[in-house]
Amino acid sequence: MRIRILIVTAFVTILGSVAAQAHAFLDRASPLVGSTVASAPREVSLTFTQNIEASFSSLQVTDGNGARVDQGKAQVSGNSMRAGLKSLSAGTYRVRWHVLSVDTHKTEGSFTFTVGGR
Ligand SMILES: [Cu+2]
Repeated sequence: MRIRILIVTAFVTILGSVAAQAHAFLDRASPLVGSTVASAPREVSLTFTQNIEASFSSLQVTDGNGARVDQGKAQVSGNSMRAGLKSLSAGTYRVRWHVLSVDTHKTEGSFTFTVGGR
């Protein structure tokens, strides 16, 4: 009887961890996805639904002309990734990211944010 309980418990645990392993999707971002911010952000910070692999995860930020405005290699920590930004003037910027999550699945996406003029 005790063995049967152990087996059932192990099975439920395995099912539970499989269900929890969705891919790493963007959970939240700073600046917020699609937002207009009054002052130029100093960095972009992305948080994912799962931990990501630093070696195979990156982000790029480009201005309206397609020029890079991020300061290069993104820093990854756990489930988040950040990159510093050059000083941004008013305009719309696109953030493109691709990540490899710890479950070995690749995901990618992009969004824009706008720095408002004053
Ligand atoms: Cu996955």
